[in-house]
Amino acid sequence: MQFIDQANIILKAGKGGNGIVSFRREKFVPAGGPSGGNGGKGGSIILIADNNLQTLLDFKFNREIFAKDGFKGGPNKRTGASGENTFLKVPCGTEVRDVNSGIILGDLTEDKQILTVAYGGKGGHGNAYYLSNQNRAPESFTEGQEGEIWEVQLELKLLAEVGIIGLPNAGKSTLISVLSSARPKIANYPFTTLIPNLGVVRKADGNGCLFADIPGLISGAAEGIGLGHDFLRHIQRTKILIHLIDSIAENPIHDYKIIEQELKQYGKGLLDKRRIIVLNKKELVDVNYLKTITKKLENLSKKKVLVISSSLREGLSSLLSEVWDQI
Ligand SMILES: Nc1nc2c(ncn2[C@@H]2O[C@H](COP(=O)(O)OP(=O)(O)OP(=O)(O)O)[C@@H](O)[C@H]2O)c(=O)[nH]1
Ligand SMILES: [Mg+2]
Repeated sequence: MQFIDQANIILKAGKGGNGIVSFRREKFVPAGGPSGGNGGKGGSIILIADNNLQTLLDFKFNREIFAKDGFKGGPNKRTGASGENTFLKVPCGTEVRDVNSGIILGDLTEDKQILTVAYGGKGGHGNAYYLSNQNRAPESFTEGQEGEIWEVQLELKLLAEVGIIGLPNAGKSTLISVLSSARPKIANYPFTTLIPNLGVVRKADGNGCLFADIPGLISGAAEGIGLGHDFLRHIQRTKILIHLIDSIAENPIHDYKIIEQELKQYGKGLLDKRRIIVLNKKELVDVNYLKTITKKLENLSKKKVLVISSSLREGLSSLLSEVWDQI
């Protein structure tokens, strides 16, 4: 399942420091030579890929990014200090495009990969630089160059490995909210979720896996009824699906069949996708009833059916080990 996250930002690198004009004045040296140092380089803006970031959200509120200017040269041919570079963390998978030309400047795919986009200006020359046989006491210097300015578009393509599907109100958003740091809207009515919510679920080894909470599917979704159709298309790209069923639904078995039917109807291999069947809200129904519907669902799906409570966070570790096994 692929999502696109975009942000346009303006990167302004630092100006180089000016060169200066100065002459040596030392006790026993009557006519000191030129000693004005060069200016320091302006800071550059460097993008760095970071595995811990998942979205470009930070850039939606912080559109102009600067790096520090270089400092002017000093006496005794001292070069001014360079302006500090600015490092901008972006999620892995971020593509960087020049807005004006449309050219792709780089693709940051690996953790810690870097891309220098806006180079800082060079420092100007101090008068010591202009010393020659013809001119023993030059008074020329140059100003530092301006830093580069780039307007770039960042684009992140996210691929969810696990999709959570089910009828409206089954508790899909609740589940992603307890498994990840995603905080989607949760409410006791259908069609709360209008676009997929993404959440990164951490494995024991610390690596993240992207889950997507898909808006509720209903009967007819494959033909375009409800919100689900667009999302069925995306589900094709997930590795596995968690099919969540509401235990307190009037007829959980029927609910299961509706979703299976939609997957079948849509075709394109959706029915072949691995699915983990999960009964949610287990604490709201009688234990014996739960056993009966679990059994029925197992017979029907020919798969093991898991029973959880997202609200009480019960059964989640078994669910996750099943997910990791299947991936
Ligand atoms: N008691 C109980 N309530 C739950 C559980 N999981 C979800 N709920 C409740 O069920 C209602 C629906 O939850 P959501 O997570 O919004 O359901 P959804 O599947 O995302 O719904 P849509 O976005 O409309 O498709 C909310 O009132 C939740 O608090 C659970 O395990 N136990
Ligand atoms: Mg929801």
